Amino acid sequence: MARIIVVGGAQMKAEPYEGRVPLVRRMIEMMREAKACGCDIIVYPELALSPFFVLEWVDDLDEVKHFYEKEMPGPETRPLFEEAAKLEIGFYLGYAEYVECSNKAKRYNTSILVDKNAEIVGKYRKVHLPGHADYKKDMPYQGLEKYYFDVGDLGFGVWRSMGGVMGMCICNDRRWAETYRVMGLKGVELIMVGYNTPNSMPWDTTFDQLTYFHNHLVMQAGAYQNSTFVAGVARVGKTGECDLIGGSAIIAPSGEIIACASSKEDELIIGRCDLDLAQKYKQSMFNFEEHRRIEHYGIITEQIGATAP
Ligand code: CDT
Repeated sequence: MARIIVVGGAQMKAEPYEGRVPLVRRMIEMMREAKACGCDIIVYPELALSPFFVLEWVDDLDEVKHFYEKEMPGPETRPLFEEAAKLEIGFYLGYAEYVECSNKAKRYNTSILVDKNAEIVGKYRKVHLPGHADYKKDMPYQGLEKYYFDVGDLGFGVWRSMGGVMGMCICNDRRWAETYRVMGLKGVELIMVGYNTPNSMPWDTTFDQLTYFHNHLVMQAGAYQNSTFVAGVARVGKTGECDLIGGSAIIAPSGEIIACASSKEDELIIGRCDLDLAQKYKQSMFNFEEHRRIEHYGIITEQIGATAP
C-alpha cells in the first residue's frame, strides 16, 4: 500500500510589510486553499512572518526587534494554529526567533513543524548562515544573516509525524550536501525548506545567471542522493533593489521535479508524495548499509590545505 502525503507549497509574494496580522491572514487563506486541494501539510517560506530584513543594515539590533518572535504561537500567530487544528492540516513555518539564554540574547533563523493537531513536533535553527556580519558599502543591498542571527544549535533533526519521517532546513542549508546527508542517515523521507533567494548575489555576481538552475540542482541532487522528497518553497517579488527568484518546487526521490511554481506571485504548488518511493531508493541504489563505504573515503582532514598542482 502506498503511503501518500499530499504536500502544498505556499509560495508567497513579498508585499510592503504591514505586520503579522495581514500576513497571517494571507497564510490562512492559502492554508484553506491547500486543504480544499487535499493537502496534508502546507510549507511556508523562510522568515514568513517578517520582511527579508537581512538586506538592510541597522546600527542597533533593537531597531528590528519587532521582526523576531518571542513566543510561538504568540497572540498574532495563534490564528494560524487554530485554523490548522480546525482543518486538520500540518504546516512548516519559518520565522525569526528571539530567545534569552542565561541573560544572553540569542537570535535564530528558525522553522517549526506543526502536526495536524496543531502541536509543534519539531524545531530547526538555520546552520548555514550566508553572507556577512558587517556593512558592505558598495553593494546594492546587504546579505547580513551573520549579523542578525546566531548559528543554529539544534542540528539536523528528523521527526516521525504524519505517517512519515520529516526533516527541515532553511534556504542556504539546501546548497550543502551535509544537510541532506545527515537527515538521510537518519532515514528522512520528506525535507521541507523555505527560502529567500535573490536573483543576484550582492557580494559576487559572477554566477547570477545560474541562480535559478542552482536552486533546483541542489534540491534535486539532495533528494536523489538521499532517497527523500524535498519541498522547497520561496518568497518571491521585490524588496527594494532585491528581486527574489521564486521557483518553488517539490522533488521526488528520483530527483524529478513533480510540482513547480509557474509565477512570481502567491501560488500554491501541490505534490502527491508516496513516501514508500523513498523507501524503494533507500533499499536499492542508496542502501547505505550495503553500499556506503565510509571507511574507504580517506581522512577528510588530510585534504584540508592541499594545494592545487
Ligand atoms: N536566505 C538565504 O539563505 N539566502 C541565500 C542567499 C542570500 S543573498 C542575500 C541563499 O543561499 O539562497
